[in-house]
Amino acid sequence: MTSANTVLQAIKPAGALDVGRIRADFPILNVEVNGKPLVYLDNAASSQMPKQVIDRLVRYQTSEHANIHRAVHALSEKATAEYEGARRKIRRFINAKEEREVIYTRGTTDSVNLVMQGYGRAFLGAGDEIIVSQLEHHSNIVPWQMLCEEKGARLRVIPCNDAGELLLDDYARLFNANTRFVAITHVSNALGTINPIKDMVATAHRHGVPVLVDGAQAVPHMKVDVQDLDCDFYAFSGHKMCGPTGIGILYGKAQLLEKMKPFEGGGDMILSVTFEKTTYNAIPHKFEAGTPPIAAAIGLGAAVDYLESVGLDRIAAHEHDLLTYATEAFTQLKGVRIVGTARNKAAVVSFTLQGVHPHDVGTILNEDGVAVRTGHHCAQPVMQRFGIPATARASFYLYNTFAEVDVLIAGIRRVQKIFG
Ligand code: C6P
Repeated sequence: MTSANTVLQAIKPAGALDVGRIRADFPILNVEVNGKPLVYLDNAASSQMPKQVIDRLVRYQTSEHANIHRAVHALSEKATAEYEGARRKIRRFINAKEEREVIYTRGTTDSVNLVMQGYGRAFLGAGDEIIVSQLEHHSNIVPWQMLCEEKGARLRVIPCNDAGELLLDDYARLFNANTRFVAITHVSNALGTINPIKDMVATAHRHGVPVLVDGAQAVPHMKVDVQDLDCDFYAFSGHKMCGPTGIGILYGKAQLLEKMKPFEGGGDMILSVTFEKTTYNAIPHKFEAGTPPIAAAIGLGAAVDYLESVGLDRIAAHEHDLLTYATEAFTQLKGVRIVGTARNKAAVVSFTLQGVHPHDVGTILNEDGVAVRTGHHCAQPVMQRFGIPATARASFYLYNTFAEVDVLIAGIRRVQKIFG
């Protein structure tokens, strides 16, 4: 193990990530669990925040907090400027054409529900078809099922092969005169498969069908350019990209957002209200009713600054090295099955151990200070496809090291020893 580690370190190109320096930015990595240094490998569920983001939240709460868009006093103007400033950073980060195409939400789940409510309920009807994939997180299945139930529409599902790659010929064949919407994930949280989203969007557009992309597992780890993808909607969460919980983004093309009805009514989303009639605010405010999570939005802006300062390309390269190293180490273990072996794969290793329930794997690894997620990963159809109830999942991020992979592998050997 150490020799592979040494080789990988030795061949690192100049400009590679200085993981030691990065780790110093994340105070939580100094925490001990069960008397052992924390090995945090549950980044697909939620990543940790660097002190640059934590400090930004503290500064906001300590000296800048007020409600936004509502008053002319200094603090309100400051908070408004910072909130809108963060939106500008996020626009640039995903290369949206305009700031008004960037809507703050509570997270990916909220973003998908907004599109279902605002677009789906307005433009889909009985007999219409919505294409999703077998790799979706429940967040990108259940809202569409709710819509189908309400409208008499129907879900069509893109199958995947044994590696967890979507079958693109089958996808192309799913389109017919009734197809009205496509909702697909960019990266599978359960398997790590990176889908060829740009091509899949182009296929849908050839049929005149709009596409929502669930980018929860993509935006934190790779450069995403929504104009290049040409997707109609793109959803992601702050807490998986070094930002706070309670904040996420829905990107939408302006001409679609303008046609959509607001999802929630209340303050800030209106231009005028009388008992006879309400006129709605312009986008994006039309979709941001009530006092938003101001601190979290500003924190997300700081997370974007942080990721850009490190460099998405360098993060992706480091994660790729970790995945290669971990996959090689896993294949040396007997009785281990890696679930999800796509050629184009994010730094996620989902696995099962012969004769051991994944929850037992997670519990024993926790004794060693190792945090992995176990269960169905809110992707039960993926588990059904592979004929298993659950997996254990290690998911890596910019601050993880090769030595941490070694601790994980040693932990798995210990599990195997305990279970004979
Ligand atoms: N996946 C995981 O452990 P929220 O909870 O709204 O921030 O994100 C939901 C979501 C949507 N799509 C994908 C692809 C996701 O991975 C997630 C969140 C976490 O895999 C928690 S279930």
